[in-house]
This record gives sequence, C-alpha cells and structure tokens, in this order.
Amino acid sequence: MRQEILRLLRQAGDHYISGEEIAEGLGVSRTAVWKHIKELRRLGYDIVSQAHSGYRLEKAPDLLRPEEVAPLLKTETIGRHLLYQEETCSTNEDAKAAAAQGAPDGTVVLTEFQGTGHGRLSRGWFCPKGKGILFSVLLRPQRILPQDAPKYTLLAAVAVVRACRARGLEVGIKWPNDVLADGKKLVGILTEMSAEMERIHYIIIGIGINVNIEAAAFAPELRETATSLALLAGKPLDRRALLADILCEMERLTAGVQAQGFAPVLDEWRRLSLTLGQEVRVLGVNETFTGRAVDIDADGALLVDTGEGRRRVLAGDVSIRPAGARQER
Ligand code: BT5
Repeated sequence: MRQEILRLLRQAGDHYISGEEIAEGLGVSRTAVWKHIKELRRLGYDIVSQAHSGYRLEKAPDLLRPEEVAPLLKTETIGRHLLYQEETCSTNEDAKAAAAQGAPDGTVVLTEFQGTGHGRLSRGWFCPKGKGILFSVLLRPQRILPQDAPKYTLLAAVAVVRACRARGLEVGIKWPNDVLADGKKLVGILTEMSAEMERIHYIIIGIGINVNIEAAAFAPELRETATSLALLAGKPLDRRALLADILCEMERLTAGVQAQGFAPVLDEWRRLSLTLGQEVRVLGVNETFTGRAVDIDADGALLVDTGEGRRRVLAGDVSIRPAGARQER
C-alpha cells in the first residue's frame, strides 16, 4: 500500500493530490491513507500537506527501501522478493537464514549498513551507512553442479561492470572477485553455497559496492587501495537505479547460464578482465608464486604461466604487478 501511495504522489509530481483521490484510487479509507502518510514521513519521506489540496512528495530519502527499489525493477525473478533492514550484521548471513526458511529463488537482501560485513576468509567489508550498495542475491539454480558455483562470482562481476560501463564508468575485473577502477577496489563479491555432492540447495552472491563514499570516509588502511563510483564519476550516483540495473543484468546472465551454460559469461569476463595478460603474484593457500595470467579455464580457474609451466589457480589472492614497478595492487 505504501508503495502504491508513493506511486500516486510521484505521478502527481509538483501538484497536490487529495487524500480522497488517493483513497478512491486505491480503494481504501482516508484514515488508512493518512496512517500510511504518517508512516512514510516517519521513514524519512518529506510529504507536505495543504488544507483543501492534499499531499505532495517534496523529497524521498536516499534509501534502498523496497518502496524505492521495487518500482525501478525490470526483472521477473531477481529482486521480486526484497528483504530490507536499515542496519544488519551481514546480508549474506541474513540471506542464508532466509534461504533456510524457504525464501524463493531471486530473493534479494539489502541494507544501508552492516555491522559485521565480511569478505573471503573472514576479512571485513567496510562501508559507511547509506553510501554503498550492500546486498545478497539468493539463487536456487537448476541443473547446475556445486563445482560450478564459483563461476557465479565471475557472473556477478560481469553484471556490475555492465551496469557501470553503461554509465560511462571505466571499470574492469580483477580475478576472481574484485571490480576495480584506476587500480583501486570498487566492488567486492562473496559467493557462498549450500550443497550436497551433486546438488546445489542455494547460492548466495553477496556484493558490496562503493558508491557515494568520499575519499576521506574510507578507513585509513583502505585509502590507498579503495575508491568509489562517485570519486570516479566526479558526482554522486543514484544507488537505486544502479542496483536495479545490476539486478537486471544478473537476471539476463543467470537466464543465459540456464539456457547455454557458462561459456558466454566466461567469454565476456575475459573481455572485461584487468588480470589477463598481466604479470601477477599469486598468494595461494600454501604458497606464493609469480607469472603471467594468460586465461581462465572452463571452471573459471586462473591459468598462470610461470616460465616453468602453467599453473591453475582455483582460489587465492592475485595481485597485479605493474610492468617495471615494485609496487603491486
Ligand atoms: C571481498 O572479499 O571483496 C568480498 C566482499 C563482499 C562484501 C559483501 S557486502 C554484502 C555481502 N554481505 C557480506 O557480509 N559480504 C558481502 P575479499 O576479496 O576477501 O576482500 C576483503 C578485503 O577488501 C578486506 O580485507 C579489505 O582489505 C578490503 N576492503 C574492505 N572494505 C572495502 C571497501 N569498502 N572497498 C575496498 N576494499 C575494501
């Protein structure tokens, strides 16, 4: 109902719309309309009222509330079930809990702030409240084997890059889970899964995007290595529209995977990659080595020519070594 009221207020634009008109349009009482308006104001919507004229939406809060995001969605499945909390511990953890309770394929968990947002190997993910996009997508893919799950990280990176490039932002992908601009990290992706040997119960793709973060707002230890889309664009971005576009790209890509497998996603990933063709240092689970990143294989593993042979990297951290420089990123 709140969403419907907002739709009518937005339709009216600069004009006032009377409580009576809203009530009639939605088939509810004027008291119900008034209660919802009160609730919307409590949520941060600046709605002005004028005797005999009605209500006008002056300003909506910059929040990723479902009322704001849902009207922008162009998807059929992803994001149609939206779970939003203004603050939470971690959207990946919330998505796991929702999955365990039977949340449907395509559920998206969203927040403005995470108390314990995390990356791989329990590393932290930091983002000031309301300045990023922090979300997790729950997928229940059909006919996909557990060993294919890591490729959803690559798929998510492709979706984010498509949406950023559509805005003229020059970003690329560092294997396996970072989106970078100017050598600095903009986006981190953490894919987790619940599965048996032969069957995936669900996959959770957690994505953290630095959108409207000022340079000084990054924690000191991240200032050299992190950046935001607003810093790149030179102006703030509309988080809601960007999120809606990313979800749309994810839906297109996941539908493609169900129809034709991962090969087209991997091809696009190769074209958007910043890692391929570069000298890299691989920090594996047990060892460190250097070489030239030459390709990814059908499993999404990175192939590195060390000079003494080709190594296959399935997990780990890879830093790109700029030619002739000692510094790495
Ligand atoms: C990642 O891990 O990059 C995956 C991050 C996934 C975060 C999302 S947010 C929504 C969802 N809910 C969660 O709890 N997680 C997901 P990794 O490759 O391990 O990189 C982590 C490292 O990135 C940290 O150790 C920091 O050095 C760095 N880092 C932390 N916050 C950052 C930020 N905002 N921008 C750039 N780098 C950051």
